[in-house]
Amino acid sequence: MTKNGLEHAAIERRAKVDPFQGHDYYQIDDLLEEDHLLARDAVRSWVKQEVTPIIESYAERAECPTHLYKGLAEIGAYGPSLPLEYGGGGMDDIAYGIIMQELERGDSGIRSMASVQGSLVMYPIYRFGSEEQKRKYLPKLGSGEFIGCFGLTEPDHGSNPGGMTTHIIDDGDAYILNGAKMWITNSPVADIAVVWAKDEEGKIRGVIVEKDMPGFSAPEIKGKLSLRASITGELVFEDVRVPKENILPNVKGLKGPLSCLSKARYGIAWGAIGAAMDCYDSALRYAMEREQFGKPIAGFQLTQKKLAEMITEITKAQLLAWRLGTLMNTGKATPAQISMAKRNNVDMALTIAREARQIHGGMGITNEYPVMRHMMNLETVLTYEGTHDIHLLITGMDVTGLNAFK
Ligand code: TGC
Ligand code: FAD
Repeated sequence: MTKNGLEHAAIERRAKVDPFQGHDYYQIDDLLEEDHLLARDAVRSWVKQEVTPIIESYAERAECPTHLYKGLAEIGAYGPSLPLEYGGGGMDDIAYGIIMQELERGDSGIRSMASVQGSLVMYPIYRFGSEEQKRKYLPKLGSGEFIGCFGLTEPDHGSNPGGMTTHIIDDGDAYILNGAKMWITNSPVADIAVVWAKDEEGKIRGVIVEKDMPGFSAPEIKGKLSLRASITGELVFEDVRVPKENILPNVKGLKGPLSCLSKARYGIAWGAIGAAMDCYDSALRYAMEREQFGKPIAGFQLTQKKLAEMITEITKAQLLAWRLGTLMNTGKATPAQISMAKRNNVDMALTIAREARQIHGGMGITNEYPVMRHMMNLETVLTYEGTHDIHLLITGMDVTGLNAFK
């Protein structure tokens, strides 16, 4: 057999291997429980069937596939680690993470939908809500009958949510809510919004605003070149009367919204791995098939360097996410540890998307391959839930004890 023949035989052998097996380079599956593997496989096959065939065309049209919302509920994507009796999945945080990974393998916008619903809407109601609020909203959110959104960011207060100006004033049996929120995932289609606003003492409180409350509107933000298959909007409050029973009674201060973000950022640390895996798969397949100079481009050292670095970085990110998951499960994870994993893994995924795009050559900029869509999505993921630099400064503060924000 010639040198070329040997290379082709190697390619055929590789092509027979399930490409997903290649992701488990360090046998991390051995660290997972049966439930985690079952959840992962179920979500993976749902994504393959329901998301992958349609996502490019929805992204191209900048349309949100809202018909998937119910299906996401059926596969248990909303609040997987919240208790069953409140509409959650009754699983642990590793199961939650691995579900986010598989959703983001499909598209970051689909994972976003589940992150917001589970970690930013159901979780604050579960953790800080009254028993009546839990019974009223959580089962409907868990089943996808209600869609929720989370309003923290304002037009003039993004990285510094503590500076928010949205506020509530006591008015007998209700609070009067005024202000505006910006960049809110799902707001135009949401039935309820968990909104963070300052009370008359300047303390940040959470209120549940329902879509038909007079004075409340949620216009869509158009023109996004990233996360195009996810719907994003504003929240505008003009003298909205929010009944007092809609305030979250069990938290005051910025730690309320920030603890929800801890949960969602953790999910993103796993989710980004899914986007990276999809880019790596596509690049590996393309490199095996595409021939230049008489042989597959996978045979060139520079392509191998890219592929080898990709699987190395994916493996490191998997280990980071898994270990963080065990700390989450035992209640030991710190916000700074979560920041490190979110920042590292999203950056890793974005770097892999860019390298994968190069391996695809000109084809990489088309929507025949998922890489450019992931790359554009990951620009948002790098920014939301705390920007890349904000997470760096959180780590910096943790290791030095000096606060760069004040
Ligand atoms: P600081 O004084 O440091 O903290 C205020 C209080 O909060 C506590 N805390 C946390 N608690 C729980 N979890 C965390 N991660 C926490 N981080 C801080 C802290 O202990 C303190 O408690 P207490 O009892 O002493 O009052 O606050 P600061 O004003 O200096 O701000 C710190 C900073 C910059 C790190 C924070 O504001 C921040 O994280 N900024 C980034 C903003 C952000 O992440 N926004 C995300 C908006 S939501 C979103 O993007 C959803 S995208 C959804 C999708 O589609 O997936
Ligand atoms: P800014 O805070 O203005 O930051 C601009 C730049 O300045 C960044 O590079 C930042 O790192 C840097 N910077 C800021 N402060 C410092 C500092 N102290 N030191 C060094 N550099 C600094 N928010 C919600 O509440 N709910 C949602 O559902 C939601 N969904 C989103 C969906 C999308 C598609 C997008 C794009 C955003 C979403 N966000 C949401 C908002 C998101 O969390 C914010 O965009 C993010 O927190 C950054 O805020 P900003 O855009 O105002 O940027």
